[in-house]
Amino acid sequence: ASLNPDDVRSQLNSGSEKTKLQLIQTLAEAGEVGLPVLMEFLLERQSASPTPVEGKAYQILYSANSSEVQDFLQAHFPKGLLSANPEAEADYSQLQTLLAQQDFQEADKLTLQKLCELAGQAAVERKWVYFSEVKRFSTADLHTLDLFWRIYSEGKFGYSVQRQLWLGVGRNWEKLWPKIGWRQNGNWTRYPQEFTWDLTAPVGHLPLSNQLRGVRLIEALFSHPAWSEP
Ligand code: UYC
Repeated sequence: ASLNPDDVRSQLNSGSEKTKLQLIQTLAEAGEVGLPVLMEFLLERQSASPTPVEGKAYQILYSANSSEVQDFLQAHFPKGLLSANPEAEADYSQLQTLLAQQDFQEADKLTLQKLCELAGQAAVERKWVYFSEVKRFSTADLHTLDLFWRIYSEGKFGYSVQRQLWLGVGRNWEKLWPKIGWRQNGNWTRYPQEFTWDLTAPVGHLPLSNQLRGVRLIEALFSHPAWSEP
């Protein structure tokens, strides 16, 4: 793989999403020399809606041990790469920080907490959401949660990703669980230690929905009108 800056620039502008993600990974592995290319790339894309390619570039810069890079991020992306939908009720800034750090385990916990906040005070106190509360969730909040997860996971994680897989298996839960790594060899994957908290996980692995009380909550999430709205 060539790291000729002109080649890299042209591939970052014309390649498929997969090619771009691989190239960003190569730049990450190149260390210091890759950082200016990533900064330039993010600046050029600043006005367009971010994709997982920009998400990955942002994550690499976010974790770079360089004051120049940190100053750059502070100057151009003081609130992170993504903006929440302005109509969203909950605050997603901490979620964005955790996802930018690829701390998927803490991000997953916070996501469940956000669902409780959206469901109301009773859910916050009980620490879980009752399925009938899902209809109160706004499309703006679900879209924001889903966007944040997708953009910071190379497009692998998020409710809309899980929902597509569920539709793909004819809404059959027993077929979905092994596909997303929630059941293995006929056993439930144990929380938290048996789940995979990084991008080696299967597509749709995160965020988690506890099945202890049955499928009605996840079914309500997947049936929310948000997923058929733009
Ligand atoms: N857990 O097994 N889970 C918990 C999952 C089940 C159980 C939390 C996911 C099966 C208990 C999360 C799977 C089961 C607790 C998840 C899974 C079970 C708990 C923390 C694969 C036993 C302690 C947030 C489907 C056979 C809490 C929360 C309690 C917690 C996620 C047991 C995110 C995806 C059927 C005993 N599990 N969960 O919801 O409520 O508490 O007692 O799904």
